[in-house]
Amino acid sequence: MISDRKLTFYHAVPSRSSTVHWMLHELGIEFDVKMLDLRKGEGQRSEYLAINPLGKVPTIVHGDTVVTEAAAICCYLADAYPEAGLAPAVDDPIRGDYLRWLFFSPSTIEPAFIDRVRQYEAEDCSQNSYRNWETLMPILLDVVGKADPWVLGQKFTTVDVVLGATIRFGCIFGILPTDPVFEVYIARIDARPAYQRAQELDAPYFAAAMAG
Ligand SMILES: N[C@@H](CCC(=O)N[C@@H](CS)C(=O)NCC(=O)O)C(=O)O
Repeated sequence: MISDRKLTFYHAVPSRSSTVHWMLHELGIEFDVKMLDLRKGEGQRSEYLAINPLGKVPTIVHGDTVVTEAAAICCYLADAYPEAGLAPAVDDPIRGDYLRWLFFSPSTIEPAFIDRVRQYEAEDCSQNSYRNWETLMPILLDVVGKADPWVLGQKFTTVDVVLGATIRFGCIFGILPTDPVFEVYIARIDARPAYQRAQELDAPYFAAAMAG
């Protein structure tokens, strides 16, 4: 059984791997955590590069299966542990919306955030994965604004973990505009016990990183 496989999670705080950490707590499964200190170059050690050649977190090793990329890991885990109900079945028509908004974060929103922070504006926005900020924002406000209470409706899914973590990051770091639509959605996330538990466990590492 897939759920019998040993699960190891490579994590660093603060980083994108916090999204996977939250996901693991939503699933309520057992896992081992290997903390990497990225400032000490632990992501560049040969043992780690053997499983993630980019030397980035997160990575999971599940039995013999290695998965990298935060959204791919969350997608994989939701399918591996269907009893948690975090992903619609493959033959459910809503699976299209599920995959679409799940991968909207890394494929479309994150590149927009990075360009925004770097104040980069392409002359020809047809080559941007997100077209341009002015086009992306109403789409994002519409998707999040229609969350009732979650993006796919009544059921909380992996979309809310991945998209939710991205929206949260964008608001906290002032990349996204202040808007009640985002604030209400983030408040729902903050109220989730799994989110709170992951944050609580990350807190000492976060404090150490901030202390330098
Ligand atoms: N595409 C990867 C990006 C992961 C990533 O950029 N991780 C950063 C932390 S947020 C990292 O490991 N940085 C360390 C480094 O580049 O040395 C994903 O979505 O998981």
